[in-house]
Amino acid sequence: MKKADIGLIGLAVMGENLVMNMESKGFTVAVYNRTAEKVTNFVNGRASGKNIIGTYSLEELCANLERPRKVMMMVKAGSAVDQMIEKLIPCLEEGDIIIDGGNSHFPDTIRRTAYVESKGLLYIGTGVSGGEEGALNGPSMMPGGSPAAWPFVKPIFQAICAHVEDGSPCCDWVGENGAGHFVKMVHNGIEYGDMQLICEAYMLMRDYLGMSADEMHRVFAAWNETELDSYLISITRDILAYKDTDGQPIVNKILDTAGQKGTGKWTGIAALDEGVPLTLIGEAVFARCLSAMKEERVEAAKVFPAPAAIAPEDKAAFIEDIRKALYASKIISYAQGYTLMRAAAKTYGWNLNYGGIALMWRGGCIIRSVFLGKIKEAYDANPELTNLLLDPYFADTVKGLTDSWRRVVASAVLSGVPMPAFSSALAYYDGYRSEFLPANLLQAQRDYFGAHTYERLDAERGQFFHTNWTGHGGNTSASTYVV
Ligand code: NBP
Repeated sequence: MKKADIGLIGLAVMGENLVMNMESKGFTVAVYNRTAEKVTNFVNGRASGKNIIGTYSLEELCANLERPRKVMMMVKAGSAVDQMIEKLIPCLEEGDIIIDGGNSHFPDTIRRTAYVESKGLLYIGTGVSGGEEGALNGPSMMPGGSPAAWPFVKPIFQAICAHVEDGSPCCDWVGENGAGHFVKMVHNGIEYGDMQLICEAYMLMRDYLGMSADEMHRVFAAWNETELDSYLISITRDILAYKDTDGQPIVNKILDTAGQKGTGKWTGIAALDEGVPLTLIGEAVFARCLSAMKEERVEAAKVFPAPAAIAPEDKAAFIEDIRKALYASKIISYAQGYTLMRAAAKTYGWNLNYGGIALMWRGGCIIRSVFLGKIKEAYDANPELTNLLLDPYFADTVKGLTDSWRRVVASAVLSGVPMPAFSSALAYYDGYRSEFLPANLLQAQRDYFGAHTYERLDAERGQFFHTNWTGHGGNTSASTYVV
């Protein structure tokens, strides 16, 4: 029998569907799973009659692969990946490729790439987005790792991934070691931000405008025909129309406490490490944390009444304001996410193709949208763009949205509807466009209590001054004490 083009370990929801996808594109796939029963069930079930080889040990799996062997792990992220690498290494030969398609944290992928390469093998850590449906029909894929591995994996990945209208694949080489998993992590952070923005728009319509789920369904349906056209807006439209067995909207019956698996938190931590203001995604993560404090919120609701809100006279005009505010905030979120990728690329020595990343996210993944096409155009026109907001299209667009954006945030504040993502996006925008921030006072405070020195507007940059603020401090400035 023909040997397999690729091996896949981990027949859970993602692994099984990726195997079916690969086979449907003409590749023969050998499969292995820790629990043997799953292999048997798979080869006798969904995989029956297909070019899929069931194997029951890693030795058997590797013996069934064309060289250089390509073994893709779709197992639970974390220690299971390290354990699997250890078990695989003795079964492989020089130049063979281990691929991790799970949601691994990028520092782990940096470490694993170096380790696997030290054994004479090659390593790829790839982000895979799109859930079960994407895995089967075409996910967005973000591979990074050993560059020498890419030519062998490229034909398979670019066949199974999503494709945009002109046929371009939503998968390309991202960069060395952990670059692919870093970009996937930022994708997930942006997903947190997009979801939070939609939820805030929903809450404002529900609580401030008093709209029903059916009315909001119609609004999201209309929004999906505009610049907001995206997967997440489309599923929100459908969720709002979905009725429980009693005919009531099911969304009204779902407990308002959000779960999370940690990729948004990782993105926030990476932003703090890089010193990049990723405020919207940070707020999106914290909003999930606040939602999880349900019992405390129920008690607090009894203590702190909501302010009396006066709904706007022209409801339709206000709904259009919300749409524009959502679009403006979304632009800020992507601008912040791209700024984080630029900073990390510098730190880790990655040569990221920002337009290419927008294309990878354009189809197949959870944040797929028409809007990403505009981001691709912006970075294709200027790969060195320091901030997406400075691209002429986005600068003009945001300028045209600010009146609506301010009205929406102000109304939310006055009516007591929490809008952490909308309002932090606006605060970032106002901070970014401020020639003078109050950090002059902050530097004075730092110099006052810690002699941290300051630079002056009327002196060259790089000259540092210290003032003896109280008259009884010394004239010695601190050089090593950083707060
Ligand atoms: P899970 O994350 O639930 O992992 C289940 C698989 O891991 C099973 O095949 C299981 O084998 C295997 N496994 C575990 Br658990 N511990 C193992 C160990 N120590 N050694 C070997 N195998 C082990 O599956 P999933 O939801 O399909 O996700 C796979 C990866 O893809 C994860 O990293 C996930 O974060 C990522 N991802 C998931 C989605 C999604 O929508 N679900 C989307 C994108 C990415 P067993 O059968 O023997 O228990």
